[in-house]
Amino acid sequence: MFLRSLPHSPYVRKVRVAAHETGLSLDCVEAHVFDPATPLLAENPLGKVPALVRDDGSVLYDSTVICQYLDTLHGGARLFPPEGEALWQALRRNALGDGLGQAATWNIRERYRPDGERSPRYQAYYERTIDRSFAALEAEAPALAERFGIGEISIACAISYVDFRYPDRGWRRTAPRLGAWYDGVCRRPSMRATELQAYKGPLQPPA
Ligand SMILES: N[C@@H](CCC(=O)N[C@@H](CS)C(=O)NCC(=O)O)C(=O)O
Repeated sequence: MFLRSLPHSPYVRKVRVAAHETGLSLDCVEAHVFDPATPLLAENPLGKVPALVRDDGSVLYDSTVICQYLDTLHGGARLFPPEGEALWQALRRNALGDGLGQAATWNIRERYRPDGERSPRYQAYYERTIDRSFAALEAEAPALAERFGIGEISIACAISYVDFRYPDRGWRRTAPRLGAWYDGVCRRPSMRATELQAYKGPLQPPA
């Protein structure tokens, strides 16, 4: 089993952190998502990473689906609560983290568009989504410390992507409690072992 990956993807990091937290080892193979010849396209029609290629050749994609699958492979504390309100809150936090990551990645995508194709209107729109997400996370920061499950992992990885791409954003000024929580989770071995790295491949599709 191995993970089609990109070194700067918050969603790949989410799966890697989940694997680390649950004691599973996971090999990563870099996928060049914008290469029309990448085997990823036959494995995931969406052409996105992460995609988990299992030993029988079958593929699971979308970080949340992969994390749910990984959660069936170990005997330790579950990343996904089994049921009830705890499950809904974990899935909501997971959605908030994933959505923050999406607004940030789509905003960055605008940055890499050729001159004349960039949309300041959409960049401003994504910026507002990012701002609202940080405000919501600051409001619930005290509760984030209760566990480090799928929701908190998704949030931590999305914040790491914002820091990676926008090091001068200064979100800690308006979200100090979130900053304290995030600094704490960054000391976990799973977060230390999975730092985002720059990607050397193409950052946009071929013309
Ligand atoms: N909802 C997906 C999002 C995955 C995603 O957007 N991955 C990005 C990398 S951060 C990607 O592969 N983009 C390539 C593309 O959109 O074609 C998940 O949670 O796995």
